[in-house]
Amino acid sequence: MHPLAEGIKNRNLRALARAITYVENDHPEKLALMSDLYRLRKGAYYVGITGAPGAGKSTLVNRLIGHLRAAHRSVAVLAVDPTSPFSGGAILGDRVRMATHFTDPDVYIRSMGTRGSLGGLSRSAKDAVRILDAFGFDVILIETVGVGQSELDIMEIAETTAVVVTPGTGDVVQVFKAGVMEIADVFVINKADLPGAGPLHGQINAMLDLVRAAGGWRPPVVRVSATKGEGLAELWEACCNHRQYLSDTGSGVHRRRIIRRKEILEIVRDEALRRLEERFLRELDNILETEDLDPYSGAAKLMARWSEAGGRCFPEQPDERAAADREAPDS
Ligand SMILES: Nc1nc2c(ncn2[C@@H]2O[C@H](COP(=O)(O)OP(=O)(O)O)[C@@H](O)[C@H]2O)c(=O)[nH]1
Ligand SMILES: [Mg+2]
Repeated sequence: MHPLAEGIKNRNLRALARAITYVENDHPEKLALMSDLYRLRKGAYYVGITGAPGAGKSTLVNRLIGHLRAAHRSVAVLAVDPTSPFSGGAILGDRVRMATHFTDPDVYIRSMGTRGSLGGLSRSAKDAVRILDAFGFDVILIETVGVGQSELDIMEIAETTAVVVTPGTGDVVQVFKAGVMEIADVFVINKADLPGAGPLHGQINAMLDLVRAAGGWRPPVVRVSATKGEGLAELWEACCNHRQYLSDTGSGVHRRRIIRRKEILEIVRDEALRRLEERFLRELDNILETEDLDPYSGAAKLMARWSEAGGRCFPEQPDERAAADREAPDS
């Protein structure tokens, strides 16, 4: 077993932090480590919290931590902010959370910013969730700003995704635009202490009537005031009901299979790209040794060399080649 996996198995917090740094930095031992850790996973409940900047996600997550700790659940928070260059440290709302839960060993908070791996932030965030699962947290909250495709990708790993909207910001339009509709399992109207929560509630329900087919899971709409600490129990209950639904209907198993399939493809794509890049760089250095090319001519030359080499990234096996020749009919 990888030493860091061993450390995580023994619930060593430094090993945990280092493992997440490995996936962030695309450490060469990442695959071996992740493979060990996948076997160690304990079946944590993965909950995604997404929404526009300022919707109150961090405040809400902080409250959820309190709610879950009162129920003796250990909690890890992965705060993913693609707009932040910071990583591994405390950013914005995290400082408050860190201060509140600083001395609690059953709360772990980690931020991830743009400094991502080859597969991007989404890939490293998913890996980080697996690591936290292996460590043994009961609940993993994945908080991300719902602005682009990579955030939607991150949410794929969540079993339950809560979409946070607020009154008076035209959020319903946002929800329609971003394709967030498809990933929402629970709608949270945060800042329900402000005017406009009622009409917003109605709008979301009307939208659900339009979009959601009958028979499946209909996302409940929960009103919350994160600052006042109201509606937290209802929110958590809605999430747990969704998890129960996934398990009762077997759709959770199906979902996990689809996610795993996509994850494998992502990993292979990143690895293939990495290997290809190494070879490309080597070849490029050879070219630049003798020629002083501008970027475009250099790219053209490299692509030409690649074509000459048959466009392959793996060495050919002679017998495979022979088999392919036998099978391919002459045209
Ligand atoms: N009135 C009101 N303000 C809130 C509520 N929740 C968060 N806020 C405020 O909204 C602002 C953004 O909150 P934050 O948690 O940082 O949002 P995030 O960007 O989604 O993480 C802060 O000033 C919060 O105090 C709420 O329930 N009611
Ligand atoms: Mg925040």
